[in-house]
Amino acid sequence: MTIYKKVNRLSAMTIAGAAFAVAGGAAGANELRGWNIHVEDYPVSIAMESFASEIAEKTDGELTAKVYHNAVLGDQPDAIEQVRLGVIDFGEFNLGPMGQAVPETNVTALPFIFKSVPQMYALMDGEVGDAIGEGMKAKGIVPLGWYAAGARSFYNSKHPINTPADVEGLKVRVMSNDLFVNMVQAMDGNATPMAFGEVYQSIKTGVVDGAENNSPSYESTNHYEVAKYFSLTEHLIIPECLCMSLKSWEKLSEDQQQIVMEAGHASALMQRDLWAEREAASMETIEAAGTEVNTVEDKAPFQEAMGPVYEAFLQENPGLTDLVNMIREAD
Ligand code: GTR
Repeated sequence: MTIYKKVNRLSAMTIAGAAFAVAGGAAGANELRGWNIHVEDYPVSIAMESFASEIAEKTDGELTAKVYHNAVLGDQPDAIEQVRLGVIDFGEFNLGPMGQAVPETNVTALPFIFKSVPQMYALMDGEVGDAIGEGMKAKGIVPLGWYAAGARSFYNSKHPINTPADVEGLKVRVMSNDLFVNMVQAMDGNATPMAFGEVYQSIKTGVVDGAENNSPSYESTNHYEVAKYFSLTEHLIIPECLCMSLKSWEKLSEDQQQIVMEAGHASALMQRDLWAEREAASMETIEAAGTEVNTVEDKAPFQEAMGPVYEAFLQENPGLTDLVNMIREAD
């Protein structure tokens, strides 16, 4: 059993303590601890390491940061809570699972809300990103930079998906957020929220038939070995965020805050470049391994199937209607 699986079983508080032990007690009072779900050579991980180095360099070692990769500090929803509490100082999160804590981020997790990945970057770098960032700050999370995560598509071990009817009856792992359960149910599939680290084994043993993700995550987790049909539905374009605990942020001097913010922005730009390279490399890897990749010629039926997901969301969150419309009406 990997360390990561063992740690996954621990409670969030124990995990925080374990992380101190991992650091061997050597962490100085000014060492920030950062959560990351991905393997070390992933674009997110490389950019986070660069963020950490830049902080140490620009503060002459007064403030340092250590990144804990592979979710050793816990699952994503727990880690988000730990950041809000200031137990973990920073992390790189997908805005999907963050929706349980920060309603505004749910807007970015609505299926097909962004028209393309470049449109998502442009909107997140402007007013839409500012509005979402305000919502995050109100819940104790300070965004430092919007990271890329491409578009998510369905994959499974049974058959290619070309129409919503192909999702019917499939057992699909989703990230922890009711929106994703509703999304799969709208196509008559069976959605199972589950930790990222458990998906490989669950597909392998048939607990689920598949999941949905971008190609770098499908490749880096080896999910392509157990779910060989990768169908380019591109139904979710969800930004990710390098962000800091407001509690940790408030302990920094103004100079340090500026250094951390600049390092966060710089790391996001770096990550977006690395992301483009990794997407291409991942597609090559999975195709060489015999994955059956299919493009989806007509996405309109998938978009139409999402009508009830939007209706339910807006009914529950009338206050977010303007933000939803701002994105939907953008070019
Ligand atoms: C990845 C994302 C992770 C995590 C994962 C998942 O694309 O970068 O933060 O959300 O998907 O599906 O759980």
